Amino acid sequence: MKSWTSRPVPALPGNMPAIRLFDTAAGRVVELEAETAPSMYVCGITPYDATHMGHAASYVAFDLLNRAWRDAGQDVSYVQNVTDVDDPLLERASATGVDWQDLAASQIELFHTDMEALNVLSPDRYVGAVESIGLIVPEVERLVSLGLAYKVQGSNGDPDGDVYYDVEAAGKQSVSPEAWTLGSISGLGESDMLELFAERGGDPGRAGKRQALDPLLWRVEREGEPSWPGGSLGPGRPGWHIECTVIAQKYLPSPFTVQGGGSDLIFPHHEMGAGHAFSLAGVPLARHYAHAGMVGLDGEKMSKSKGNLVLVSKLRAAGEDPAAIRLAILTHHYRSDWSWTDEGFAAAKADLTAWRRALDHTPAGSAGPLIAEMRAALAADLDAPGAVAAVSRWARQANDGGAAASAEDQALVKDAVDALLGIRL
Ligand code: 5CA
Ligand code: ZN
Repeated sequence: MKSWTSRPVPALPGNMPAIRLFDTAAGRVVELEAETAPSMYVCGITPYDATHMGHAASYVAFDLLNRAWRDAGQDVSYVQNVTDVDDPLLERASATGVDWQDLAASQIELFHTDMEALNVLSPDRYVGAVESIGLIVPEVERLVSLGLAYKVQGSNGDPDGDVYYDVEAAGKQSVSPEAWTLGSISGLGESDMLELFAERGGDPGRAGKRQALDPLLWRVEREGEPSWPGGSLGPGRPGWHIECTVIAQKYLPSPFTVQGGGSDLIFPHHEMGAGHAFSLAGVPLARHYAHAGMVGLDGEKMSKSKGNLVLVSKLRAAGEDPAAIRLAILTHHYRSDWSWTDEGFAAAKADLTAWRRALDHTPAGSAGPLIAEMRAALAADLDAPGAVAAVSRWARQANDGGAAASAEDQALVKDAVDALLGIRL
């Protein structure tokens, strides 16, 4: 599927120090390998509603990593999926009387314009679930033939044949230290897993499953639902976790460097996806798993299902500067949970105005130290608030001094704020 277009990233003199990142599976900050070609998979949207600030914040978070790697001279491979068929999309389409494909296409389009406006670098490959079904089916068949997946008997109106992943069998597959067992990524205990599984698309009570936590791999055809040929599985559509695993394994090295998403994807999505990958390839899916905090409004998680949304497209339509939206996001550390507020947005707009004004008074020799400070902050687990504070200190000094700008430093500061923070002054 076509991705969005991104603006070129200015090259800066000097270099980014070694990048450290909090790895959810390791439970601590780790130093990323100095690879020439790091690779990243960031879970994409389910396109049934417009991009809200929570989505935006998660893509901006991993955009910081992408930019940090590029600044370090590394050649990044970046893949993102789009879950263009899944229950929430089909439910919203039928509730609103819209064709599900039209709904998905319109929301994907809107997401792309939002990402462009927010200056989020585009992935090298933007891959839909639907266009990947031909790749997913043989992998699910392989899990069945390995004895790590099974078909259930129908009941309660469910037809025979939905295919589930056997988490217990998969967890016993290998004794290598890299092997996946349930909990490897999330570190959660069973009762937390059960609660989150039910909350986030799982079906712990489905009759016929071997374990409550076994996730769906293939859902056989139901009347009124779209379906695709499934070989020996029969016509149907894929489960959610296997979609990301197969797309990542197809287009990125095994293991790739970082899998990213919001913290609501830690369990079951990234846990199960990692299990599927190990079962299929005998190596981990990713070397590191990184998660962005949840963004709320008035203390509640912002979610399409709750309807408490601050939409990027609405703010843009109201004439707000997307660079100010991005700056408002960057004043929060990507791992913290935070709430969008009008005051926070007003402060970001004021900061951006001050930064732009300061450019005309850029002191000679001020760019080098500022770039070093920004890099040090970003290399330390993507501390964007630290980098933002450094720019604000520089801006105060420049505005207080009020002298004419040094042209060389002015150009460098402009490039650095663009390249590292994605904000165009
Ligand atoms: N299509 C799947 C991933 S394969 C999905 O979760 N789609 S989504 O549209 O629901 O979410 C897209 C991304 O936004 C995910 O990384 C999710 O974790 C993140 N996200 C959703 N809500 C929030 C929120 N309130 N705060 C921060 N991030 C969020
Ligand atoms: Zn995903």
